[in-house]
Amino acid sequence: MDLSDIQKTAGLRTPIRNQLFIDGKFVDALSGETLATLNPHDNSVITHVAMAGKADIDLAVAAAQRAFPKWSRLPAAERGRLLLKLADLIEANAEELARLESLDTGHPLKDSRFLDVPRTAGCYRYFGGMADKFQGETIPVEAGFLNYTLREPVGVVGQVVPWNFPLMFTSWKMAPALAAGNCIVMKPAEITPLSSLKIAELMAEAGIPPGVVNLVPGLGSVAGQYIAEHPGIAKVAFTGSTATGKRIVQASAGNLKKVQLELGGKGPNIVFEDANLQAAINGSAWAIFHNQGQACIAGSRLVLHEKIADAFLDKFVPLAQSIRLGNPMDDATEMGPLTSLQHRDRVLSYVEVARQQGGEILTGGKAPGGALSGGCYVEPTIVRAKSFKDRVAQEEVFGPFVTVLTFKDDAEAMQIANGTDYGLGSGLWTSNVHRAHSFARDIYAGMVWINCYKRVNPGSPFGGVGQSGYGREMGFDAMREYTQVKSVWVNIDAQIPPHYKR
Ligand code: TAP
Repeated sequence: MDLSDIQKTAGLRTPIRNQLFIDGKFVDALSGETLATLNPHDNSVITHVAMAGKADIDLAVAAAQRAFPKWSRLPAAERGRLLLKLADLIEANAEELARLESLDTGHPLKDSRFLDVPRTAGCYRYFGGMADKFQGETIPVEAGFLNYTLREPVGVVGQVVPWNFPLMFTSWKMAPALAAGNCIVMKPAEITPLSSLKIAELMAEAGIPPGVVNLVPGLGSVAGQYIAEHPGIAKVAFTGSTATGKRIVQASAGNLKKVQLELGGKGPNIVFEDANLQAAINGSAWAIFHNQGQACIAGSRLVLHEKIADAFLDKFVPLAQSIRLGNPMDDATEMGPLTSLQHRDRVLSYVEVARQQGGEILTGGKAPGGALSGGCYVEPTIVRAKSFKDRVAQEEVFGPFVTVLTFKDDAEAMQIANGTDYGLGSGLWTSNVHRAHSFARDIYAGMVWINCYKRVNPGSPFGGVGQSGYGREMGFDAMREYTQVKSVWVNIDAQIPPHYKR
């Protein structure tokens, strides 16, 4: 099939963008090289996307540097207005974006329509509104002096994002950076560049000036690494694996970039004996199976009180088995394929890891056959581990794969919850107010959900501790991350300094 046929089959009205976006124009890579983007449903080629090399990134950084003086001095309300316009355009193109995202990533269309697209528009809108509400302070200093702070943009910001929520991550990363007056060079994941290129097109339509945002799809080891190293980039914001995050920190040392890292997780999702069991069962399925488990905040460790473990699993296992796997473009599909074959194989390799350490596969553990055998599918998988120290209870699998552990009292639940190097999302289900708040206090994590899981909102800080990274996305915290403070002193009484009087 050629590109226009693929476009029609996927129900897309507009052409699929497959070039770099630099200085307000879609262009080929200087080398002419491209990368194939595959449909994870059947591994067919959707299109070949231009692959940025170092020379392209130099052009993108130069364009961003040229755009910065004007963009950063634009009235904040005007930057906000452009982001609000972008949010409106995203809504006007909602079906198009949802279809493109599902085609490229494997997200069920239902999720792309009701989660990814509205959340993306909502995030641009939130930071559009924020642009002129984020301000400095006046500090009460000695008599005769005025001291105030300016929150200034950092400059050209490099952003490197993964493949699990490519559309949404454009907004998490770009909206606060733009609201604060920065210019951007963003590298989407090599396997999922399509929705971010569509966002670049909508940004141009909204009137965001050339050079303010540059999109450079390419290889992490080349384009991503070079963004982290580039002396013209003042900050790098990264979402992805902890291993790559560490490489980015090292690469950024050359010009002492500001670094923000949103890395992996192994979210504990604890169900106490006093929980509303049905709510916990449904919430725990959402916690792990949404987006095929490809979420850093997934509740991938299901930690059950031993008194309710059997009753819980008696309902949880059939619920997992009933999830409708299928082509993401079908309205009825509840779980699509993983985003690449390589990742599917990595997820399935953990089934063997579990077995080797005495784990019991309660359901799943394999790729489905039949019509789905040519895609990147994995059945919802539930594994009961022997110990919280087992590899499947420690390492991020990043798939529809949940590890069940049991505990006998609160102390053991806390030991398990805090028993990994990660500290990102966490959840607990209980009707005991004291227990809820004492766990919220003592869990080593950036986010805690009580009687719910995986809630996100553009106003609520998102990020982790430990091996899950540092810095926060969303809310006022994100604006702090994308600005630096300047302290200004004014001698308001025109005092002559008393020193060196002659
Ligand atoms: P990563 O390697 O971390 O990829 C994330 C992004 O970083 C991609 O854009 C990638 O480019 C880029 N990248 C790779 N090497 C780089 C380097 N040396 N310098 C700068 N950027 C670089 O993740 P992955 O390999 O796709 O997935 C591996 C595992 O990471 C997953 O199984 C999962 O456990 C975890 N992961 C976590 C998250 C979140 S949200 N925390 C997201 C994705 C994956 P390419 O696209 O070219 O690789």
